[in-house]
Amino acid sequence: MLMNIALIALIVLTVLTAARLLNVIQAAATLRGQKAHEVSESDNQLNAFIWLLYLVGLLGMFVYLTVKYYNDQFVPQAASAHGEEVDSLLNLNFIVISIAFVITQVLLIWFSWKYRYNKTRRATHYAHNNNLELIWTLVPAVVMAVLVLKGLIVWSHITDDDEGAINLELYARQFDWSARYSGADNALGKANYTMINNDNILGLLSPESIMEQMTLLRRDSTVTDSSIVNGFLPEEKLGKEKTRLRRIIHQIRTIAGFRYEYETGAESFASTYDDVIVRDTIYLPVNRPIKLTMRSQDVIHSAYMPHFRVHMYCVPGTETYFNFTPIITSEEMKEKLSDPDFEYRLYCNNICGATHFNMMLPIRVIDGEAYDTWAAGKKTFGQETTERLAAKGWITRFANNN
Ligand SMILES: [Cu+2]
Repeated sequence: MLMNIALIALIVLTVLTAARLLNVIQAAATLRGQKAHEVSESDNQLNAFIWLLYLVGLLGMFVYLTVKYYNDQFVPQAASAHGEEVDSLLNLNFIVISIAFVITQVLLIWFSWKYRYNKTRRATHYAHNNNLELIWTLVPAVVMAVLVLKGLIVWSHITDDDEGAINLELYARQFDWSARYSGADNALGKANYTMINNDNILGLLSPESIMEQMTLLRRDSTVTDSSIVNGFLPEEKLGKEKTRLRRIIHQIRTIAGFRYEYETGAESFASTYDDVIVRDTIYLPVNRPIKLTMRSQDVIHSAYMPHFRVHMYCVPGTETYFNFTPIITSEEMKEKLSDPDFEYRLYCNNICGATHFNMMLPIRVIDGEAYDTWAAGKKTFGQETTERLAAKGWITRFANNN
């Protein structure tokens, strides 16, 4: 608070001082017999010269910064099959932008220096030149078309499904990631937001999870209903509880629909059973194509794996996709970088709330056999749910329901 007041006082004083200083300079000029705001010949020459100096400084800085930062630090080594394509696209863009930047800046500054004010020089009236118009329309148009076409080709590689790709889901929420492996059937089971609870954060649909969520919601609705009827709640609280009850009833109706589909055999929800959810480290097999499907629970997040050149929004209410193939294992990368602590990482690259910075998962790329062994050792969603329901003593009730 005190710092803020001091800062505001400093700004006010600086402005006042600058205004006084300007008055003094003008008064001095008036004393010398100069009109206020008049620019003398030497002022003009000096400014033109400084402008040229600025061009030299600008280009020097541009070269220096490009050499210093356009390297492995700026773009880490690509570790995926399409990574080199993306990099060549990025490099091409930088080359085109750099050429355009240098040409326009040199022309801009050189011209304003060359044609600086001169009492004896007359301006030429030069209204129109068709050839010039044609050149500066066609050249950028062709360059843009080439860039867009090359980009489209790379984009189609990223979004086209690879034959036999491993289906993997990334699920984002404030503030962590879950990865869901599709298991032996390579199919991701269905999910619905009404199914989300503390033990089923991805809202996966399976006969067991439907039964569990139904039981939880029925209990919740009974408690909420009795607090509305018998709770002697103040008006405001009562309104909130009623809204809550309406929401729960909507959820129960939706889930009853899923249960009906299951009971009539319209939907088996079988592919969910062998899905595996991982929340600490993502393991990927080297040289096998992977199809990422991305979802978000709450706000827009962004899945970012810089080494694999993977970057895609995770949008609530819809699914997004990205295909890639890791080509360098974590161990190989550690050797290449001579960094024993190196780790591939998945980041959230869209500021999504208070602990956005914490949304990160390590990724380990291992060879195919090691991956198969790892995957075989994981507990599936079906096993986890069944065990949990058994521990609660609910599983027998479900069996009786059928
Ligand atoms: Cu996020």
